Amino acid sequence: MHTIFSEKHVLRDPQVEFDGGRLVPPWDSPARVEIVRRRIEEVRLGEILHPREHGLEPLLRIHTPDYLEFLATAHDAWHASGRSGEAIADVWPGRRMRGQPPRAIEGRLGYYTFSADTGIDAGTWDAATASVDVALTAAGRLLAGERAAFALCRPPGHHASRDLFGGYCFLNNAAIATQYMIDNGVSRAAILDVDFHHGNGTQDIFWERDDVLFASLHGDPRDAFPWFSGFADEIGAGPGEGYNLNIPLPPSTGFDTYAEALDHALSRIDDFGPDVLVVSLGVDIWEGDPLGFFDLESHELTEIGRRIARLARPTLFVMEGGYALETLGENVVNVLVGFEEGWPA
Ligand code: SP5
Ligand code: ZN
Repeated sequence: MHTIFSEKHVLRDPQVEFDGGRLVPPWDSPARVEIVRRRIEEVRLGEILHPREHGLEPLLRIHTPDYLEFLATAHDAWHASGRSGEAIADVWPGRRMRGQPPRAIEGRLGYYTFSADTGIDAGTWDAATASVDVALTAAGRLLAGERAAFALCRPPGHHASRDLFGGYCFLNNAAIATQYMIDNGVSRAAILDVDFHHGNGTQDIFWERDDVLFASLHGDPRDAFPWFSGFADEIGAGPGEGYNLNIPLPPSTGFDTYAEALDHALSRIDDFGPDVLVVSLGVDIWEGDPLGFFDLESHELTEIGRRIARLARPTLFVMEGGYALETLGENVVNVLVGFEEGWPA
């Protein structure tokens, strides 16, 4: 399987993350993708290719023009207003308030985000658009007939909605790539989100769609970020009713429970009969991840890859989270190698 990768991810390099009332070193660091890239080379998974630029049009199929304009200019506006460092929101339109974009950057930041874990630095926009190009280029390989491709995206995307950033995500790489494939001849797509955190952005984007099935396994939102999304009774609405599947799982979930949930999601996807499968691949499901609470071992991630392969659908893997640097490369590549092994002969 080929990997698509862009050096431009390093342009996003925030120095702080707001967590637990303090500023701490960010969990989403440039080191993450370098570690995965090195492991891909080590096991000779396949060629590593650069992305092709796709411009703004595919982004506008998912995100609103005002949101993109905001993201592209937020860091400059933050500095023009006399502030320094990274732009981090400290106020939001909470319940029973008016939700509309204010004029000043301080208010605009709060309007367009849902979490203070994600600051905007000088290179965020360029890194985020390059990350989308990585996903789109990988999607192009599926359209050209390849059975799988790996988009080594950073920043990740699954928490980003139409006009909302957060959870280290700005542009929803998986959603943009999915829509791009639909705009280029694919009729039905399924998205399987195995990141530890619920993909609230992807769910929201396809909430009313019956041509995109979204299925997610994640930490129960009563106990895990993003806290307000990912419950089992969120099933989609309108024509999309029944095309959203959430499987929240409790702390210390081990492989038996996880595999049963995964098989359930895979059988729903199989019934749906998609032309392509997009996997939002976060390995923060590994037992030692600082941001997750599952008990999955590295070799069990290989088995996850094998089971996904049994669907035998053209599959686009899109990198999301995973923060345990010591095993990140191994864990990501285990899923991909498992997929190659599990593909029906
Ligand atoms: C893409 C992705 O995986 N995003 C996850 C964003 C989670 N950000 C909030 C992290 C808060 C962690 N606070 C507790 C740390 C305990 N060690
Ligand atoms: Zn995650």
